[in-house]
Amino acid sequence: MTTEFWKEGIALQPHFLSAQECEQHCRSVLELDRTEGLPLIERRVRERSLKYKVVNGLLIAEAITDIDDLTTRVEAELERTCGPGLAPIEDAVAARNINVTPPGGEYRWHYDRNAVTAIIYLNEVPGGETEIFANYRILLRGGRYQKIQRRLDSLLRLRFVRRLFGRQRLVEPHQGTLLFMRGNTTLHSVRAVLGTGDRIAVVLSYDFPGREHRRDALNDYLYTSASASPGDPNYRG
Ligand SMILES: O=C(O)CCC(=O)C(=O)O
Ligand SMILES: [Fe+2]
Repeated sequence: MTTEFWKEGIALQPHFLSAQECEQHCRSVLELDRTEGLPLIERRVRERSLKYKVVNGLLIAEAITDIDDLTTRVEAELERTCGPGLAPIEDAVAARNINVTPPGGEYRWHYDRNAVTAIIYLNEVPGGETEIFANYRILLRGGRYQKIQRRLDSLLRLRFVRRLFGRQRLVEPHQGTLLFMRGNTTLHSVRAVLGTGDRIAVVLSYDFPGREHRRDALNDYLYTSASASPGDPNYRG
C-alpha cells in the first residue's frame, strides 16, 4: 500500500539486511576510516550540531564492494513501499553515502532536498536515534520564495512549535533495519551517539526525475543557510 507511505511519511522494514551482511559492511567502513581517515564534518548549531564523518558516493564502493547489488535490493523495496517513478538523485556524490557518527557526534535538524530518503542501520549504538517529524513542513511550490521558505522552516524547527504541531517519532538504530522517509517534508535529526562505538548507516537519496528545478532551489537553500561545510555531500551547492 503505497498511499500509506505518503500519508505516514515513514516506513520501517526490520531485518532488511542480515546481521552478517551488516557486520561485514561495518568492518570495511571502519577499515576505510582507519586507512584513509574519513574527514570529520563539524558545525556547531544550537540545540543539535552537525558532527559526523561521511563516505561519499565516489568512495562508497571501496567500503561496500557490492553497493550496486545493495542499491538494487533497496530499489525493489522502494518501489513496493513508495510506488514507481523514483530514481537516485543525479548527484553522484550525495546519492549514496555512509554516515559514520562517532561517540558524541550528532546530525543537526534539517530537511533533505529529495522526495524519499532510505536509511539502513548497519549497527546498534546507545543513543543515535533518528528523531523524526514526518510530513511537517510548509513547502512553497516550485522552490520559489526561498527567503520565506527559510523563515517557515526556522519557525517549524523551534522546539515548542515542534511539540505543539508535530508528531515526534524516534527510530532507534537497529542493525539491518531499512527506513524510508519523505525527505523534503520530514524534519529530522540524529541524536547524540552515546557509548564508545561509531554509529554506521547507509543513506540513499531518491527523487522523481524532472524535478531538478525544485531540487536546485532547495540546494541553494541548504547551501546558503548552512554556509557549506567543506567535504559534506549534503551541503553542496
Ligand atoms: O543517519 C540518520 O539517521 C539520518 C542521516 C540524515 O538525515 C542525512 O544524512 O541526511
Ligand atoms: Fe537527512
